[in-house]
Amino acid sequence: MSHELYKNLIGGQWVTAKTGKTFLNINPADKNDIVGEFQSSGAEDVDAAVKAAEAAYKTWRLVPAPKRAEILYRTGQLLEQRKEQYAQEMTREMGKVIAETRGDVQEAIDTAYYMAGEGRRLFGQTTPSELQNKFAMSVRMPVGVCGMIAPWNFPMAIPSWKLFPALVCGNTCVIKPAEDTPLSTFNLVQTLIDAGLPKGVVNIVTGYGPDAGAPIVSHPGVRAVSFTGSSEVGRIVGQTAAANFKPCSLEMGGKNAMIVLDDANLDLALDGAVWGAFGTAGQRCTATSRIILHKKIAADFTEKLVARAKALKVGNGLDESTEMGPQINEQQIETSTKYSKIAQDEGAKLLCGGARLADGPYANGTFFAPTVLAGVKPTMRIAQEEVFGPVVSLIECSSFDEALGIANGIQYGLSTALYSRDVNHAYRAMRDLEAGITYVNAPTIGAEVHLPFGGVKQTGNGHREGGTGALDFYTTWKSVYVDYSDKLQRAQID
Ligand code: UN1
Repeated sequence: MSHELYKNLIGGQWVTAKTGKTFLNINPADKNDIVGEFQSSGAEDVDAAVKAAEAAYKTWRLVPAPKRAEILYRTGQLLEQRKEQYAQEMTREMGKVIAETRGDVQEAIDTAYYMAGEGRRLFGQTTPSELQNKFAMSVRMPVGVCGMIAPWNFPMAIPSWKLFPALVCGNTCVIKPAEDTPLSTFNLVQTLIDAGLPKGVVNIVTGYGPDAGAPIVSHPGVRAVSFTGSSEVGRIVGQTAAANFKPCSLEMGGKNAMIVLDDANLDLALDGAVWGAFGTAGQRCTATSRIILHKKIAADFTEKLVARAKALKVGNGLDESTEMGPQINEQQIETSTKYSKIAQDEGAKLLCGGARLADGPYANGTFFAPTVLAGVKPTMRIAQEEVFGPVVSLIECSSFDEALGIANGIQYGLSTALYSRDVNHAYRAMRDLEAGITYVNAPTIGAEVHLPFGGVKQTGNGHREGGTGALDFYTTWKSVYVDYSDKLQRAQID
C-alpha cells in the first residue's frame, strides 16, 4: 500500500529534514496500515523553524488581537466542516474509537471559539498611581517564540490548547507532535493556514523526542516551552528550561482516584467507572486508575464492574459499535502487561484481562483486554505508578476519611472523583482532595476547555492549560507608567 510523505513546515514551506531520515506512522489497530511517512528531524531543522518563527513574530505581534482572533474563529468553522474526516484520520493513527476522536476534534473547535473570544478581551489592569498626574496600567505582552511538545493521546485537542491561546496572544510557535500521531497536528495546522494564518507563525517539526524535542527546549530563541507527556521526560524538559530561565508549562502523569461511598448511586458510579477506566483504553492522563470502594458496597460493585469490563467490545475504533480501541504501540502493551503482573506478584487478584488480545481480529494490532485488579493495597506499585492502559485497581476502605487519605497518598494530583449523595461529602471532596480537578458524581475524565486544566504534586509545575490560565502562560505582564505632570516626579520620595 502506498502512503503519503509529509514534510516539516518551516516558514510556510514544506521541507524535508536535514537528517535525510523519516519514520512511519502506523495504525495501532492494524500494523499493515501505514498512515504516513514523516520527517525525523534534528537540531538543524529545529533551528530553521525557530528562525522562521522569530521572523514571523516581528509582524504577527503587531496584528491587533481581534484580527488574530478572526483567524481562530474561521479555524473553528473549518474544523466543524472537516470534523468527520479528521476524526476518521485520527482513529486511524491513534486508535481510539470514532466517537472519541470526534470529541477530540470538538475539543479543538471549542478551544478555537473560546480563545477567539479572548481576542476582544485580553484584559489588562489600570491601577492608581501614588503620584499626581500619572497614569499606571499593566498590559499583557506576547512572550515571543513558543516551543510546544505534544502527546499522542489527544492529538488535536492538546495541540489546540497550546497553539490557540499562544496565537491569540501574539506569539509564534514551533510545535513537535508526538511521533505516534503527527497527522492530526498537520490537519490542525493546515486548517489554521486555510483560515488565513500568515507564513511562519506556526512551524511543525516532527521526530523523536531527544532529537527534535530537546533542541526546541534548549534553543535560545524559544522563549517559553509547553510540554505534555510523562513525568520522566517532563523532569528533563523542566530542568533544561530552568537552566535557561525559560517559563515552562508541564502537564504530566496521573493516578486518578474515584471514591465510591456506600451512599452513592451505584449504577451511576458503575457507568462512571467503566467510562473513566476504559474510555480511550485508559490512555488519558485523567483516566480512572484507582477505584476506592466503601467495603459495604465493594462486593456488589466489583462483580458488576467485572461483568461490564468483560462485555466491552474491543476492536478497530472505526467500527461505530467498538467500545474500546487498541493501545497506542507495543511499548504501551508491555507496560500494561508488566503492571498486571507486578500487581499479582504484590498480592492483588486479577479478576479479568491482564493480557494482550492477539488472536483473530486482534492479530495485527496492539490490543489489551480490559483489566480489573482487586484486593489492591494503597502502597502497592500498581496503586502508585501510572500505567496509561485499560488497567484499574480496586481498593477497599471503611470510611470517607480513609478514602481521602488513600486518594491523596500518591505522588500525582491531576483528577479525582467522588460518588456520594451526601452534599457534605461533596464539599469536603472539593476542599480535601489534592488534585487540580475534582468531579462529584461524574468520572475523572471529561474536562471542559474553558476551565483550568492541570494538576498538583508531580503532575505539573503550577501552570494551567485551558481557561484564562493559558493566557497567563502565553503573555507576560508589562507595567506602564505615563507621567503627564510635565515635571520630574520621584516615586517614594516626592
Ligand atoms: C489528557 O488525558 O491528556 O479531561 C487530556 C479529559 C480530556 C482531556 C484529557 N478533556 O479527559
